Amino acid sequence: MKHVKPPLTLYLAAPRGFCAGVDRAIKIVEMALQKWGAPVYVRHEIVHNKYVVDSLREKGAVFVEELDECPDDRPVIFSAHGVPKSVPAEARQREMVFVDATCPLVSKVHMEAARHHAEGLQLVMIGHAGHPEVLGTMGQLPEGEVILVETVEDVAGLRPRDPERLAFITQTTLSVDDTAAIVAALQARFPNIVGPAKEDICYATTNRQAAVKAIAPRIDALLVIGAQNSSNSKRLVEVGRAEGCSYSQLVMRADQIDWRAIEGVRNVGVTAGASAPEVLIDEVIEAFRARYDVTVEIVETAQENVEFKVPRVLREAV
Ligand code: 0CJ
Ligand code: F3S
Repeated sequence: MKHVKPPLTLYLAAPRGFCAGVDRAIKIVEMALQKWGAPVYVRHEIVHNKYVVDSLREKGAVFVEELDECPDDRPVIFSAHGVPKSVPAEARQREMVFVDATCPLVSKVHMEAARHHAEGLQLVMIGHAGHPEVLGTMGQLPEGEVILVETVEDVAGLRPRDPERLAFITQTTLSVDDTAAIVAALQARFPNIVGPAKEDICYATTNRQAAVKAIAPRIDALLVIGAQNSSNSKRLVEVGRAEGCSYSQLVMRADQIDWRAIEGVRNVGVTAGASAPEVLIDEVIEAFRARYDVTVEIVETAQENVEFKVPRVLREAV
Protein backbone atom coordinates (compact mmCIF):
# COMPACT_ATOMS: atom_id res chain seq x y z
CA MET A 1 0.00 0.00 0.00
CA LYS A 2 1.24 3.47 -0.88
CA HIS A 3 2.35 5.45 2.15
CA VAL A 4 0.37 8.70 2.39
CA LYS A 5 2.27 11.59 3.95
CA PRO A 6 0.35 13.52 6.60
CA PRO A 7 -0.42 17.16 5.78
CA LEU A 8 1.56 19.92 7.48
CA THR A 9 1.73 23.68 7.03
CA LEU A 10 5.04 25.48 7.44
CA TYR A 11 4.70 29.15 8.34
CA LEU A 12 7.86 30.87 7.19
CA ALA A 13 8.57 34.10 9.02
CA ALA A 14 9.70 37.02 6.89
CA PRO A 15 12.07 38.69 7.46
CA ARG A 16 14.33 35.88 8.68
CA GLY A 17 17.99 34.98 8.27
CA PHE A 18 20.83 37.18 7.07
CA CYS A 19 20.85 40.87 7.95
CA ALA A 20 22.87 43.58 6.22
CA GLY A 21 25.65 43.46 8.82
CA VAL A 22 26.14 39.71 8.42
CA ASP A 23 26.05 39.94 4.66
CA ARG A 24 28.74 42.63 4.76
CA ALA A 25 30.94 40.76 7.25
CA ILE A 26 30.95 37.57 5.16
CA LYS A 27 31.66 39.58 2.00
CA ILE A 28 34.61 41.22 3.77
CA VAL A 29 36.20 37.81 4.46
CA GLU A 30 35.55 36.59 0.90
CA MET A 31 36.95 39.76 -0.65
CA ALA A 32 39.97 39.74 1.65
CA LEU A 33 40.72 36.19 0.51
CA GLN A 34 40.49 37.35 -3.10
CA LYS A 35 42.72 40.35 -2.48
CA TRP A 36 45.39 38.84 -0.27
CA GLY A 37 45.01 35.09 -0.85
CA ALA A 38 44.97 32.50 1.94
CA PRO A 39 45.43 32.48 4.82
CA VAL A 40 43.39 35.42 6.05
CA TYR A 41 42.91 35.39 9.81
CA VAL A 42 39.55 36.15 11.41
CA ARG A 43 39.36 37.13 15.07
CA HIS A 44 36.33 35.27 16.50
CA GLU A 45 33.65 33.58 14.35
CA ILE A 46 32.88 36.21 11.71
CA VAL A 47 29.20 35.58 12.57
CA HIS A 48 27.87 32.97 14.97
CA ASN A 49 27.19 30.18 12.51
CA LYS A 50 29.21 26.99 12.06
CA TYR A 51 28.09 26.48 8.45
CA VAL A 52 29.28 29.98 7.49
CA VAL A 53 32.55 29.57 9.41
CA ASP A 54 33.24 26.13 7.91
CA SER A 55 32.58 27.39 4.36
CA LEU A 56 35.00 30.30 4.84
CA ARG A 57 37.58 28.02 6.44
CA GLU A 58 37.46 25.86 3.32
CA LYS A 59 38.30 28.95 1.27
CA GLY A 60 41.34 29.72 3.42
CA ALA A 61 40.13 31.72 6.41
CA VAL A 62 41.75 30.85 9.76
CA PHE A 63 39.58 31.51 12.80
CA VAL A 64 41.23 32.48 16.08
CA GLU A 65 39.91 33.94 19.33
CA GLU A 66 42.68 36.45 20.03
CA LEU A 67 45.08 38.57 18.04
CA ASP A 68 48.14 36.95 19.64
CA GLU A 69 47.26 33.80 17.67
CA CYS A 70 47.84 35.68 14.38
CA PRO A 71 51.18 36.26 12.68
CA ASP A 72 52.18 39.90 12.07
CA ASP A 73 52.42 39.45 8.32
CA ARG A 74 48.94 38.17 7.42
CA PRO A 75 45.72 40.22 7.23
CA VAL A 76 43.24 39.87 10.06
CA ILE A 77 39.52 40.63 10.10
CA PHE A 78 37.54 41.56 13.19
CA SER A 79 34.12 39.90 13.50
CA ALA A 80 30.69 41.55 13.02
CA HIS A 81 30.19 41.75 16.79
CA GLY A 82 32.86 44.42 17.29
CA VAL A 83 36.09 44.55 19.26
CA PRO A 84 37.42 46.48 22.26
CA LYS A 85 39.61 49.47 21.37
CA SER A 86 42.68 47.53 22.55
CA VAL A 87 42.39 45.13 19.58
CA PRO A 88 42.92 47.55 16.64
CA ALA A 89 45.47 49.34 18.86
CA GLU A 90 47.51 46.16 19.14
CA ALA A 91 47.14 45.43 15.40
CA ARG A 92 48.41 48.93 14.62
CA GLN A 93 51.31 48.57 17.01
CA ARG A 94 52.27 45.28 15.30
CA GLU A 95 51.84 46.99 11.89
CA MET A 96 49.33 44.36 10.81
CA VAL A 97 46.92 44.74 7.92
CA PHE A 98 43.42 44.57 9.43
CA VAL A 99 39.86 45.04 8.24
CA ASP A 100 37.11 45.73 10.75
CA ALA A 101 33.90 43.84 9.90
CA THR A 102 32.05 45.28 12.92
CA CYS A 103 28.44 45.91 11.88
CA PRO A 104 27.93 49.65 11.32
CA LEU A 105 24.99 49.48 13.74
CA VAL A 106 27.34 48.23 16.46
CA SER A 107 29.89 50.93 15.57
CA LYS A 108 27.08 53.45 16.01
CA VAL A 109 26.65 52.27 19.62
CA HIS A 110 30.44 52.52 20.12
CA MET A 111 30.25 56.15 18.99
CA GLU A 112 27.28 56.87 21.27
CA ALA A 113 29.28 55.48 24.20
CA ALA A 114 32.28 57.65 23.32
CA ARG A 115 30.08 60.74 23.01
CA HIS A 116 28.44 60.25 26.42
CA HIS A 117 31.83 59.58 27.98
CA ALA A 118 33.24 62.79 26.46
CA GLU A 119 30.36 64.65 28.14
CA GLY A 120 31.41 63.22 31.47
CA LEU A 121 28.60 60.67 31.83
CA GLN A 122 29.06 57.19 33.21
CA LEU A 123 27.39 54.49 31.11
CA VAL A 124 25.02 51.65 31.87
CA MET A 125 25.05 48.96 29.20
CA ILE A 126 22.12 46.57 28.90
CA GLY A 127 23.44 43.28 27.53
CA HIS A 128 24.61 39.74 28.20
CA ALA A 129 27.82 39.26 30.18
CA GLY A 130 30.63 37.71 28.20
CA HIS A 131 29.04 38.18 24.76
CA PRO A 132 31.64 39.47 22.25
CA GLU A 133 29.52 42.48 21.34
CA VAL A 134 29.29 43.47 25.02
CA LEU A 135 33.05 42.98 25.49
CA GLY A 136 33.66 45.08 22.38
CA THR A 137 31.30 47.90 23.34
CA MET A 138 32.41 48.05 26.99
CA GLY A 139 35.98 47.98 25.72
CA GLN A 140 35.48 51.31 23.96
CA LEU A 141 35.84 53.10 27.29
CA PRO A 142 38.23 52.81 30.23
CA GLU A 143 37.52 50.24 32.93
CA GLY A 144 34.71 51.29 35.29
CA GLU A 145 33.13 53.74 32.84
CA VAL A 146 30.52 51.20 31.64
CA ILE A 147 28.44 49.20 34.11
CA LEU A 148 26.64 46.13 32.74
CA VAL A 149 23.05 45.24 33.63
CA GLU A 150 21.42 42.05 32.40
CA THR A 151 18.06 42.10 34.17
CA VAL A 152 15.48 44.38 35.81
CA GLU A 153 16.75 43.07 39.17
CA ASP A 154 20.30 44.24 38.36
CA VAL A 155 19.02 47.85 38.13
CA ALA A 156 18.22 47.93 41.85
CA GLY A 157 21.81 46.98 42.68
CA LEU A 158 23.47 49.69 40.54
CA ARG A 159 25.91 51.94 42.39
CA PRO A 160 26.82 54.67 39.87
CA ARG A 161 29.42 57.35 40.61
CA ASP A 162 26.75 60.08 40.28
CA PRO A 163 23.09 59.09 39.74
CA GLU A 164 22.50 62.42 37.98
CA ARG A 165 25.25 61.88 35.37
CA LEU A 166 24.29 58.66 33.61
CA ALA A 167 23.56 57.42 30.08
CA PHE A 168 22.51 54.01 28.82
CA ILE A 169 23.30 51.97 25.71
CA THR A 170 22.29 48.43 24.74
CA GLN A 171 23.49 45.35 22.89
CA THR A 172 21.92 45.27 19.40
CA THR A 173 20.49 41.74 19.57
CA LEU A 174 18.40 41.79 22.74
CA SER A 175 14.76 40.93 23.33
CA VAL A 176 12.77 44.08 22.52
CA ASP A 177 10.26 43.41 25.32
CA ASP A 178 12.77 42.46 28.03
CA THR A 179 14.88 45.49 27.18
CA ALA A 180 11.89 47.85 27.39
CA ALA A 181 11.31 46.62 30.94
CA ILE A 182 14.97 47.21 31.89
CA VAL A 183 14.95 50.69 30.32
CA ALA A 184 11.77 51.51 32.26
CA ALA A 185 13.43 50.36 35.51
CA LEU A 186 16.49 52.52 34.75
CA GLN A 187 14.35 55.56 34.01
CA ALA A 188 12.31 55.02 37.17
CA ARG A 189 15.43 54.85 39.34
CA PHE A 190 17.46 57.49 37.47
CA PRO A 191 14.99 60.02 35.98
CA ASN A 192 17.82 62.04 34.40
CA ILE A 193 19.46 59.11 32.60
CA VAL A 194 20.24 59.94 28.97
CA GLY A 195 19.74 57.40 26.17
CA PRO A 196 18.47 56.63 22.70
CA ALA A 197 14.77 57.14 21.91
CA LYS A 198 14.08 53.47 22.76
CA GLU A 199 17.24 51.32 22.85
CA ASP A 200 20.00 50.30 20.43
CA ILE A 201 18.41 47.06 19.23
CA CYS A 202 18.94 46.87 15.46
CA TYR A 203 16.28 46.79 12.75
CA ALA A 204 17.04 43.13 11.93
CA THR A 205 16.61 41.93 15.52
CA THR A 206 13.42 43.98 15.89
CA ASN A 207 11.92 42.75 12.61
CA ARG A 208 12.72 39.07 13.23
CA GLN A 209 11.09 39.19 16.67
CA ALA A 210 7.99 40.93 15.26
CA ALA A 211 7.71 38.27 12.54
CA VAL A 212 7.76 35.49 15.16
CA LYS A 213 5.00 37.29 17.07
CA ALA A 214 2.91 37.37 13.88
CA ILE A 215 3.16 33.63 13.20
CA ALA A 216 2.92 32.51 16.84
CA PRO A 217 -0.91 32.41 17.03
CA ARG A 218 -1.03 30.12 13.97
CA ILE A 219 1.54 27.52 15.03
CA ASP A 220 1.97 24.70 17.55
CA ALA A 221 5.74 24.49 17.27
CA LEU A 222 8.51 26.90 16.30
CA LEU A 223 11.91 26.03 14.87
CA VAL A 224 14.55 28.74 14.90
CA ILE A 225 17.52 28.01 12.66
CA GLY A 226 20.63 29.34 14.34
CA ALA A 227 23.52 28.59 16.65
CA GLN A 228 23.68 28.17 20.41
CA ASN A 229 26.09 31.12 20.69
CA SER A 230 23.90 33.40 18.57
CA SER A 231 22.21 35.92 20.84
CA ASN A 232 19.66 37.15 18.31
CA SER A 233 18.66 33.55 17.42
CA LYS A 234 18.19 32.59 21.06
CA ARG A 235 15.99 35.63 21.58
CA LEU A 236 13.71 34.37 18.76
CA VAL A 237 13.23 31.07 20.63
CA GLU A 238 12.27 33.03 23.76
CA VAL A 239 9.84 35.25 21.83
CA GLY A 240 8.19 32.09 20.44
CA ARG A 241 7.80 30.69 23.95
CA ALA A 242 6.54 34.00 25.38
CA GLU A 243 3.95 34.14 22.59
CA GLY A 244 2.56 30.76 23.56
CA CYS A 245 4.50 28.16 21.54
CA SER A 246 5.15 25.48 24.13
CA TYR A 247 7.59 23.90 21.67
CA SER A 248 10.12 26.49 20.54
CA GLN A 249 13.56 25.15 19.65
CA LEU A 250 16.86 26.29 18.22
CA VAL A 251 18.31 24.00 15.53
CA MET A 252 21.60 24.41 13.68
CA ARG A 253 20.28 22.52 10.68
CA ALA A 254 17.82 19.79 9.61
CA ASP A 255 19.64 16.89 11.28
CA GLN A 256 18.97 18.46 14.69
CA ILE A 257 15.18 18.43 14.35
CA ASP A 258 13.58 16.21 17.00
CA TRP A 259 10.88 14.64 14.82
CA ARG A 260 9.32 12.70 17.70
CA ALA A 261 8.84 15.88 19.72
CA ILE A 262 6.72 17.42 16.95
CA GLU A 263 4.84 14.27 16.01
CA GLY A 264 1.16 15.10 15.47
CA VAL A 265 1.84 18.82 15.07
CA ARG A 266 0.29 20.18 11.87
CA ASN A 267 1.33 23.86 11.97
CA VAL A 268 5.01 24.60 12.36
CA GLY A 269 6.68 28.00 12.32
CA VAL A 270 10.15 28.39 10.86
CA THR A 271 12.47 31.35 11.21
CA ALA A 272 16.21 31.92 11.24
CA GLY A 273 18.59 34.12 13.17
CA ALA A 274 20.48 36.92 11.43
CA SER A 275 23.58 34.74 11.04
CA ALA A 276 21.85 31.68 9.50
CA PRO A 277 22.14 31.26 5.72
CA GLU A 278 19.03 30.60 3.61
CA VAL A 279 20.42 27.23 2.38
CA LEU A 280 19.85 25.88 5.89
CA ILE A 281 16.21 27.02 5.78
CA ASP A 282 15.82 25.26 2.42
CA GLU A 283 17.38 22.16 3.97
CA VAL A 284 14.84 22.24 6.81
CA ILE A 285 11.92 22.67 4.39
CA GLU A 286 13.18 19.70 2.34
CA ALA A 287 13.45 17.57 5.47
CA PHE A 288 9.78 18.34 6.21
CA ARG A 289 8.81 17.54 2.62
CA ALA A 290 10.42 14.11 2.97
CA ARG A 291 8.07 13.30 5.86
CA TYR A 292 4.95 15.40 5.26
CA ASP A 293 2.73 16.72 2.52
CA VAL A 294 3.92 20.29 3.06
CA THR A 295 2.18 23.57 2.34
CA VAL A 296 4.43 26.61 2.76
CA GLU A 297 2.94 29.91 3.86
CA ILE A 298 5.14 32.97 4.01
CA VAL A 299 4.08 35.48 6.64
CA GLU A 300 5.70 38.80 5.84
CA THR A 301 5.58 41.54 8.45
CA ALA A 302 8.25 43.87 7.03
CA GLN A 303 10.45 44.40 4.00
CA GLU A 304 14.13 45.07 4.47
CA ASN A 305 16.31 46.94 2.03
CA VAL A 306 19.26 47.85 4.23
CA GLU A 307 22.67 47.40 2.66
CA PHE A 308 26.10 48.24 4.06
CA LYS A 309 29.13 48.93 1.91
CA VAL A 310 32.34 46.99 2.49
CA PRO A 311 35.39 49.09 3.49
CA ARG A 312 37.06 50.99 0.67
CA VAL A 313 40.32 49.02 0.86
CA LEU A 314 38.40 45.98 -0.43
CA ARG A 315 36.00 47.81 -2.76
CA GLU A 316 38.84 49.29 -4.75
CA ALA A 317 40.89 46.15 -5.01
CA VAL A 318 38.42 43.42 -5.90
O1 0CJ B 1 26.37 41.23 17.20
C1 0CJ B 1 25.98 41.39 16.07
C2 0CJ B 1 26.43 42.55 15.37
C3 0CJ B 1 25.09 40.42 15.37
C4 0CJ B 1 25.80 39.59 14.37
C5 0CJ B 1 24.93 38.57 13.69
O2 0CJ B 1 24.43 37.59 14.49
P1 0CJ B 1 25.28 36.54 15.33
O3 0CJ B 1 24.44 35.36 15.56
O4 0CJ B 1 26.60 36.32 14.71
O5 0CJ B 1 25.56 37.34 16.66
P2 0CJ B 1 24.74 37.56 18.00
O6 0CJ B 1 25.22 36.52 18.97
O7 0CJ B 1 25.19 38.92 18.46
O8 0CJ B 1 23.30 37.51 17.74
FE1 F3S C 1 24.15 44.39 12.56
FE2 F3S C 1 21.87 43.81 13.65
FE3 F3S C 1 22.89 42.24 11.92
S1 F3S C 1 23.58 44.82 14.62
S2 F3S C 1 25.05 42.41 12.17
S3 F3S C 1 22.22 44.32 11.51
S4 F3S C 1 21.83 41.59 13.71
